Amino acid sequence: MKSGFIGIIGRPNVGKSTLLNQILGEKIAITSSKPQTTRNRITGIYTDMEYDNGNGRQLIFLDTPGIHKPKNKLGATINETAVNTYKGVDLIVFIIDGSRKFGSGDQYLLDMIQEVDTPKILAINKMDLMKPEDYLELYNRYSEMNIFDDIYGVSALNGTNVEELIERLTGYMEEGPMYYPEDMATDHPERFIVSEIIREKLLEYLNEEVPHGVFVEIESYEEKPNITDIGAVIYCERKSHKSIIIGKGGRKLKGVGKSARMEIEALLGTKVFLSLWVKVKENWRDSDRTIRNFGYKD
Ligand code: GDP
Ligand code: K
Ligand code: MG
Repeated sequence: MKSGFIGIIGRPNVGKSTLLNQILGEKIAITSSKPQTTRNRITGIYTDMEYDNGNGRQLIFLDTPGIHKPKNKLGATINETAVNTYKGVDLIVFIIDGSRKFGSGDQYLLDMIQEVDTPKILAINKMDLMKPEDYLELYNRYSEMNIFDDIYGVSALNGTNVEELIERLTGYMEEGPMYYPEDMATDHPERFIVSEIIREKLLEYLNEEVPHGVFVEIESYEEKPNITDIGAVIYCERKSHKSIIIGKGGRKLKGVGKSARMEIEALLGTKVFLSLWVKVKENWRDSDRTIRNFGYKD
């Protein structure tokens, strides 16, 4: 079969997670309109056994966190993870948000990937928000750089050209083993996805300054005959954050819990009993040891 590893790379909020979800047709990477939603590498596995008269293809995607100027140790660790990811893959898909103006942040990333030998495809995303002449201008600008082996316009949100993109990606894969079983869509355990769903809901419900200082840890996970019993702790950096997360009369936390529970039920296909606790852990983002304990280091 054709198989290989593909790194999805781009600045925060360009649509990396959305594209991965669209390709896999399943919700694996969480998405939100706030940057830096994705902290860990998330592997998405696309397997198509019908391809090429049954020879099949398997594309394994690594969704890297958005690279940005680090403000603290967590930020630096996120950048390191992203850089290491694109050195070790067979193909890089570099995604940009076509509806935004080219800026110094784009140049910073281009300079970084230019030094890597791996073949690179540029996906100009959010085509649905672009005028044709703006697309053409952007296409020409990136062609002239001579960095990319291929340039392709997509809309990750509504799926435009995503099938065609998968075809092109396959063209870069070589004969290789089937790395993962056919029915596996991610190598992350379900409890990790569950913690990501809870974190996504927190990002949705909370004020700007709190979410990035929030970490979710699954403390208990028990599959009973008719229900999955899950206990999770939300760690935040300050006492004041804790009261914001809980909200007046516990309303915020209830809202987070309810919408998270519904989505987890859809994911697991069982009823879910979800308990959430909020704890304060000061300055966890600046402590090396805490970052490791929370699993952000490789
Ligand atoms: P990431 O940080 O690169 O992983 O970006 P996300 O996948 O989380 O997407 C960031 C935001 O852009 C979300 O609000 C998405 O719904 C939105 N988005 C992603 N792709 C598209 C697209 O093709 N068109 C439009 N209009 N919005 C998109
Ligand atoms: K995001
Ligand atoms: Mg993301």
